[in-house]
Amino acid sequence: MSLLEQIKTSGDIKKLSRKELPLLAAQIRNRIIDVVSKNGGHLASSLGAVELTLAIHYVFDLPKDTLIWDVGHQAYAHKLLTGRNQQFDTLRQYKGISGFTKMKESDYDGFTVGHSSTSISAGLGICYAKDLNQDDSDVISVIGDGSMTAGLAYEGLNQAGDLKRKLIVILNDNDMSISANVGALSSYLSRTLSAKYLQSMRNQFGAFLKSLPKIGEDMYGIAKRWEESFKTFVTPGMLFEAFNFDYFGPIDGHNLDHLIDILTNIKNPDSPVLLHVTTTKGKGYAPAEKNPVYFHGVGSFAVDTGKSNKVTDCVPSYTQVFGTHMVRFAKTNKTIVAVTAAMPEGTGLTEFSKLYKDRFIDVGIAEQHAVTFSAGLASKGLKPVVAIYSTFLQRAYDQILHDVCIDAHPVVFAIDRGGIVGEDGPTHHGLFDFSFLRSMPNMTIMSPMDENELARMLLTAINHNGPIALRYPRGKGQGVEIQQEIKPVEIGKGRVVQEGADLMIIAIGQSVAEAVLAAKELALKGICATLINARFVKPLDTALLVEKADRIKKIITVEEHVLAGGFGSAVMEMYADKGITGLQFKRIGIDDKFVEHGPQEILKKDYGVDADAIVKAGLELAGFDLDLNLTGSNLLGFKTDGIKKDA
Ligand SMILES: Cc1ncc(C[n+]2csc(CCOP(=O)(O)OP(=O)(O)O)c2C)c(N)n1
Repeated sequence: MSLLEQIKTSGDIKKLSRKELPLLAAQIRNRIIDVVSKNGGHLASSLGAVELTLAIHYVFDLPKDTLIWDVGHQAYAHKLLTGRNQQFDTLRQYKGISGFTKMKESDYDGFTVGHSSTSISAGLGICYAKDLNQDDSDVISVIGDGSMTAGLAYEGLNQAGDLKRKLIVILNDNDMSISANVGALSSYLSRTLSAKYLQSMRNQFGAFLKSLPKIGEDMYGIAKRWEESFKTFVTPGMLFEAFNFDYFGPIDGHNLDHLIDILTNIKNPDSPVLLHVTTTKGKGYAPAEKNPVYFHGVGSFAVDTGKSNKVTDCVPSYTQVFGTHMVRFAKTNKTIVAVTAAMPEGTGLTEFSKLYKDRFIDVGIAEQHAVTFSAGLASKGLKPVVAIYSTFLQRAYDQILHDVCIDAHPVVFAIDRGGIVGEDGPTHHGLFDFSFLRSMPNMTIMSPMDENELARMLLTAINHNGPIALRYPRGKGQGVEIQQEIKPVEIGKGRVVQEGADLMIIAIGQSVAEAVLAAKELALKGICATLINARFVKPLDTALLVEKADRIKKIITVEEHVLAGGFGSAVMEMYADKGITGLQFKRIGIDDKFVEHGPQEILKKDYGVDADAIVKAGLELAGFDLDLNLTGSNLLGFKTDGIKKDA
């Protein structure tokens, strides 16, 4: 039985001698590489944190002590050491274990995460609660240097330094976010490299001084004192000490002995402590060390070569189409500036960043700042396109409302990963954007049915003189041809895809494709549907929808979004406000629950937002006697009969 197989709980590691730990680390790495090569996942970050994870489990008494991993994407070794080795093959798979830490999954997961930079605030809260409960156990928050680019991390540090609770923060510094880390803090932290160099110089100089006859020891003492203050000056200690943290480091985060010694020393501190460890992203797997950006979040690959198993797909993804058209439009429109919050690759802006260096800005993991920064750019005549995943844009609610919408600054929000994203699960699905944007005055919201419409909408957004959001899904497009000459769409106008007298399906974004499939299926059953590609969530094409509802009273709205406050709600509200009565309504969307992780197609079915769900709703509305087994579905029957014309 391998060492890893012998470990059933965190406590079992303590039974091993220190000498056995490197072998355990190697077994953990192999297991991670093996599973991620099949399932995909966050490989490089997890490989970089193996020794750190082992040392923490070796020294602390988990789960009595609380361990919080920031983002939680680097916690695969932690999962393997906490009773999840057997299930690890199901990592990120449907009904399998999550790719992040999750309190519901294990008592060893101190906090549920996925979005970055929460670990210090959450850890401090847990410290405070433990104090009130007279619980003396430790709280350890592990945060990466990339995650330290978010303001939230400093709000936590600031409060921690003031409350002086015994929080242990471990800064896992690999000099990388997903891409190269950015910002002043990053260059501040990388001074440690020169500090390391200086240290070795000092050691040599110290040995030389000591060797001097008679005066050598005295000189060495003076030089040593000077060295202490010098070291503080050149290492990041000063910054964290200003927050009232005791700073230790930087130390090599792959040296198990050092890690264990220092963690043992700082265990159970009297006041906040920050331990700075330096690690190598992708450590122990050559392809990942060489290309940590690619192996940050990777699909399945061949272990021996590191090459992707993905068959080349001729159909571009929505992200790629966005990226190529940004490049295209920026060539002639010099006001276009692209802004990303630490996701240049993920948002398709790599090419743009190379071609238009001055007009590309990566602000770090700082979505709030990205939005207000963009408002500033827009206020001076530039056309910022701020590309952020739907789920991360949630962070910037107030900045969109207060800093962009009040003065109607023409900021374009390119909202990628709108809808169900798949294996990253509930922390990452982009299911709330229509709702939170829809209530904001001055905001326009659109969503394309295919990649050609995405290109057209991007141009529409760039031409628009006000805040405008363009929301598109993860994954490849519909395979349609993209026109050579891109024409903008008309704001607030939907498009009739097909006419039919029996019912009306009004769909938005990627749901239009599902609706097309459903309409075909319904036609086979003799039900002819009018199908509308709404294009806009705001403003709705009221004229078109009212005109159609004059004749067609059975209506289905479809969106890959939560039902609450979403597209269907907007349509219903509009009909109610217009006093249109006698409608039979079904809204297809996500019910009031979080969507778990798994393949997009399966989740769409499970949560009732696929073509089948539309067909069922259509048959029901058409009065078919269905033996409906709606478990896991959310077909909502809704009649607006009660609404009076003059209400
Ligand atoms: C609010 C938010 N924005 C963006 C992301 C996407 N994201 C996941 S990990 C990561 C980089 C984190 O860098 P770091 O903390 O240094 O960890 P590393 O992967 O380098 O170990 C980013 C940008 C996120 N999880 N949360």
